[in-house]
Amino acid sequence: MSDQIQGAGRVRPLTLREVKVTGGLWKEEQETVRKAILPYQWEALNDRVPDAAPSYCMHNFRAAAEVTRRKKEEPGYVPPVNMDRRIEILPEDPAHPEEDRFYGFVFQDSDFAKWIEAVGYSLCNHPDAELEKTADQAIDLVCAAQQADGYLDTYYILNGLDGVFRNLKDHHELYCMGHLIEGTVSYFEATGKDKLLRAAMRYADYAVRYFMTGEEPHAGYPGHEIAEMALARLYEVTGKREYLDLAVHFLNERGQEPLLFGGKEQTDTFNPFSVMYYQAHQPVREQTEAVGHAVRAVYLYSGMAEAARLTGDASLKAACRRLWDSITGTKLYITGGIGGTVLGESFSYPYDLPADSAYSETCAAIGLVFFARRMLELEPDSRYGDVMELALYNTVLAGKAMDGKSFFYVNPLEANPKILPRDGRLSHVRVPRRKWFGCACCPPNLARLVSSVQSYAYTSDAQTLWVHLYLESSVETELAGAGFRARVETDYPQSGSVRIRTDSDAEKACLALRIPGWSRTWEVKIRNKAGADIGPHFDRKEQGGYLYLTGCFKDATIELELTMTPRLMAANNAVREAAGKAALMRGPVTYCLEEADNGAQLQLLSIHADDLLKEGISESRITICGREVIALDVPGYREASEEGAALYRDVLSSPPPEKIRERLRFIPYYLWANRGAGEMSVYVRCSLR
Ligand code: FUB
Ligand code: ZN
Repeated sequence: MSDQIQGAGRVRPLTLREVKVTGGLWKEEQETVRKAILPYQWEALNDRVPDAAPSYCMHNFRAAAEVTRRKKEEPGYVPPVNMDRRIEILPEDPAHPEEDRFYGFVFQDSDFAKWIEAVGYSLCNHPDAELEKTADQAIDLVCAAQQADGYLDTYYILNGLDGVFRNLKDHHELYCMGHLIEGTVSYFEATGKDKLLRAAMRYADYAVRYFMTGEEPHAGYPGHEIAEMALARLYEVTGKREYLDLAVHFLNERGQEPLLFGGKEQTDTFNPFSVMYYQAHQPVREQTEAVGHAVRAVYLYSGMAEAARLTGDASLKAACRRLWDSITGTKLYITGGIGGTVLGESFSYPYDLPADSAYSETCAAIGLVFFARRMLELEPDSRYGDVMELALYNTVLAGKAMDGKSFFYVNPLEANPKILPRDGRLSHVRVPRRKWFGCACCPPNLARLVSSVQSYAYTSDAQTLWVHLYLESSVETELAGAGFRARVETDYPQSGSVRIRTDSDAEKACLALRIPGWSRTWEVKIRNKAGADIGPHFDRKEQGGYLYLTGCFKDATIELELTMTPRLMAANNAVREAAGKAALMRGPVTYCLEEADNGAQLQLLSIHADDLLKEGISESRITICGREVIALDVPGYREASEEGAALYRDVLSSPPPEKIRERLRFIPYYLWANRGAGEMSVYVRCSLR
């Protein structure tokens, strides 16, 4: 394994200082995060949202800070110890939690960490003195809870430090530490304030001693991954090599004999909480199939990709590629969601992608975006960009209501809210979106991704700027030894027209444009200020799904035209749940039928591929909750309902139910359940060609 640290020529994402989102869908989404989600989440973390599940997150920090203060100031003070080591603890009277006790899930601290991370990004996008003041006060409280030795997790500060790092499998301390690191780096990069960063470093130093450099290092690695990628990030910000070493150490330890999280079990017997749930069944470099808890998995793979990039470890990179192929080849929903089963919130076996009982957790799609971006840093290949975009425009965006005040945790591809309360098998599916969750991992995760989305849109090395996502944005960076500025103007994904106005004094730089796999045809023109075609002055090369344009970008305009022709998509016929069905997509956007447009009983609707070929798919601009989007209308059929008739019918000797022609309307999946809670289906019965 090479131990070399890669130098300045490495591919890196552009920072939020280098790219601003200037308009369009993502500007609206970032404004929703800034104006609605962040203040709302702050109220939620402080248990002030009426009728929402309480969080107790800031309560726990307050209680822990008080314990820490008394330990410092009152010699002989022994904190009260609640030996209750359940995963979730709730107060007897939810409105009046006892002041010195921990409540909520063991990983409740991570809700603050994700919130502060999103706050950092948001402040970078849009300075806000009031928000920064609130954040600084929260940081004071969090830092006040830190122990003299650097340990910082309220669960054990309040429940007995003898338990620290003893239950790595379930108790999420390293998960909370990872999130804390991510949050502190974001806040530091936005504000230059390092109080929280220093606290996170002291905590990470504690972990380095505990697991690696102390007199008797302890065996172990995170039960819920994320520390791996967070420590790598901390290394990049601080230059302290031991953080990367700890990340790599965790990766190297995982899945080694003797297995820390239990014995090996037969892999052909499904046990959702087996060692596979934790991706600890094999050394990570030997893993070939994406298994277990989906969020854990993609966080692990992101950490592996990050470490592979930073250390040049080829076997780690090869494992990342295999795991990527496993997900995208057999375990990815057409909505960019992952995690086919509620059992263990996990990946199911290949091609098991049920629609109504899908888990497809919002966090898992977010983690897939993390993984994709890290793969792009390892090797620019548009397949990663395609999946990143699919997850972003569909499951990630579906995770929140348009007003930013309610959220999906689970993202099914089919739902009937009327029957949900009667179907215990679907008790994980909640429609409409919920105001908050006792386990509120998804909403703040969504906020941190949306508010930093531009750092997923661009990567660069010394010579090349890759454009992975087309967002209305402005870029100011260094390329080929000179300043490079670009303004991207587009209403993508409404249309596939993208205009990039560039300016740079470099004689020769390279701009690499992702050509999405879904675009049937595309065209690129390059013009100078006067509008003349200067394309011939550029060197053009297509590689890995990118168009590389090399030349002088002084006052140039690149016009990219991607065809957005709607596509009727069928799943591989190994996907049992989608057999005989099809879904509509346009660009990166997956569509769905909703009751609001098509009436109830969506299972009675069908289409015929030949009709679509003959009559076409029409596009109309409609507005849903203030957002103008393109609806797709297609010729279809409605079968008469057979309710009340015999349960079974002899097909060969009885007429089929009457079918009437009806136009069916599809809307972007991410907007479903914003107009009341009705039926929804991504797939529709389809006679294929
Ligand atoms: O365990 C922490 C988070 O809570 C996971 O990432 C989510 O899947 C949810 O279980
Ligand atoms: Zn989640």
